[in-house]
Amino acid sequence: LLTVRLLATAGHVDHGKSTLVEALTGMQPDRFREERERGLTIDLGFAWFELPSGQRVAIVDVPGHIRFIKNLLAGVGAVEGALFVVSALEGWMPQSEEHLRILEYVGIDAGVAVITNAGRAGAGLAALAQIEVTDRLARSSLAGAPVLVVDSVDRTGLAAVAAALDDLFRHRPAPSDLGRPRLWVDRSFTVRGSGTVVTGTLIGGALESGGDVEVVAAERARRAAPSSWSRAATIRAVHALGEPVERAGPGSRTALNLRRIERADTGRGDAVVLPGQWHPCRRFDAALTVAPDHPAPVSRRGAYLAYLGSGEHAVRLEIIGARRIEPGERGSVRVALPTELPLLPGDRFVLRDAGRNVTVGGGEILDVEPVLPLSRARPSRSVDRIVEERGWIRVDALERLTGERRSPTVAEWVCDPPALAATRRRIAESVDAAGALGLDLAVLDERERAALATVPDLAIIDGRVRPLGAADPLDDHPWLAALRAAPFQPPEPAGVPRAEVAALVRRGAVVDVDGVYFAAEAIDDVVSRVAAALASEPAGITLATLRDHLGTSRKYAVALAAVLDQRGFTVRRGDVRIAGPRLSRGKPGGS
Ligand SMILES: Nc1nc2c(ncn2[C@@H]2O[C@H](COP(=O)(O)OP(=O)(O)OP(=O)(O)O)[C@@H](O)[C@H]2O)c(=O)[nH]1
Ligand SMILES: [Mg+2]
Repeated sequence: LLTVRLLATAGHVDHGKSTLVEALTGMQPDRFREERERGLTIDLGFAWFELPSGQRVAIVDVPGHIRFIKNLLAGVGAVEGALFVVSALEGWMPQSEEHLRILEYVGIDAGVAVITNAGRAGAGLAALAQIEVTDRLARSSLAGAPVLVVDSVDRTGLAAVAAALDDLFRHRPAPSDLGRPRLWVDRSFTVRGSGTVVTGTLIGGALESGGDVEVVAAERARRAAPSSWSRAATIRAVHALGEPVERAGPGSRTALNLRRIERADTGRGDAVVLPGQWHPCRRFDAALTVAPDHPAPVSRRGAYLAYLGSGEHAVRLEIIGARRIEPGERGSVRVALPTELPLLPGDRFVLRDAGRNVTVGGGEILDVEPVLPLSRARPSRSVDRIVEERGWIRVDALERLTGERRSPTVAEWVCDPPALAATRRRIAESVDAAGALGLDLAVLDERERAALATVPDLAIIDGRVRPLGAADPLDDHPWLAALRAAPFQPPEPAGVPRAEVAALVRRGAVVDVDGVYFAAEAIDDVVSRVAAALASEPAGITLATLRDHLGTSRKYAVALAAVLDQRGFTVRRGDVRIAGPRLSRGKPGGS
């Protein structure tokens, strides 16, 4: 699998991002005629090249203009590092600052800064810009990143940029394969003859051609299929960096040709994932850092846009444990999404104020299924907290909520120790209360049944739980002894508790024929007697014959004959009974 490292450009409008990308890669990232004519990037562009080491690098080129910040936000979500561009002609500018903050908010902490336009600006301005940028970055997540001076048109300094990128990636682990692929779609289109194609950055795992996937649609498409949060599709073909591949790995720019889904049902902001791996998250708790220069505290009032993956979502905010978060502060928030998304703790997002059109801050998701009310929520990344708040959670569900696969505590459950102890205590109490006959397993719920095996000194016999070693009141039961002593004139269960009668029947020691009870052995005995009788009288025997043969009354003969008919030992033909299917060829067979 070829590994490709992924960068995004960042920097103020017109500072030379696209020109640098083209100078490095030989590929023009501005895809639209309007962009080329105006010299202005509007939407994301993509280009790739090979470093001197042979390492392949793909670059997502973003627009610098404030009007297209939504497109920038769709592009920086899943990249490993930034190519941070500042023009020597202008130096640090507002979107230099805003982009740097956004890179921090989405968790990007590596990159190379490039001062462009060195030829036009002259060495003095270029050196000043270099000092200024080094200083600004020093207080950010890109602190210590190399700051290099180039002129993309004169092609000076480009080799040093390539060398710095080689150095960066040599010292950074490649994006890891967690077996949980997620492709945030940034473009979708139709290719004649092939159908729907979606492109995006693949993270967390690999996707391969022929595989089944789910396309989690942003609101637009959800309206068409409101019952399900995703649509099934099959990958017909995979492309990575413009070439067909069998399989694309994490971190790669990937195009998927999809079957079973319409182009109209896909678009930017969607996610392509494997079926069943994700919790449909509609609401999450997160840590939010508010920008120091934000003009107002963040509170539940206000119209906010959250940028998650490649999508923009209008969200509602609630503040956890406070009324507001002041500029420059960090706090906890509960965020309600307009639609379900496949999210995990650790995912980053950028929050913008829709009214003021400014970036409010950035956040990290802590909990994709908050269960506690706002007043009691204490969100964190802790997996133990997720277990503790639920007491019991299935291994699979926990993995969907956290990305972490824990080994089960009992059966398929992960349990909070106090919750498990409480369940065990409850079982022990119920068993005690049930008395000598034991506790019916059927009254236990799923969790109690799972915990049962871990409660010491219990015995499970015939669907009942009793203390280990407790005498079985049904052994040597006097009524059973009486039934056995008079097999064909069985005594009624006078004075025997109903529960004991039912337990004896369930255990198979006693047979209940519409309220007439026989010892099980009595039935076996009748079967062999009737078999013998029918062997000498194949034409059949009457009820009266049976009655006399067993030395019983008509009432019991009727009941016994009914059992034989019911079990297939005999078949009734008018007044007589002949051998049934289980007695055919004269053999009393089966059980
Ligand atoms: N001489 C010289 N011109 C440059 C250099 N970098 C950019 N330019 C010119 O500056 C103009 C803007 O460059 P772009 O690469 O489009 O800038 P951008 O950062 O991609 O702009 P947006 O994507 O709209 O934010 C173009 O006319 C480029 O030719 C450079 O290093 N030297
Ligand atoms: Mg550009």
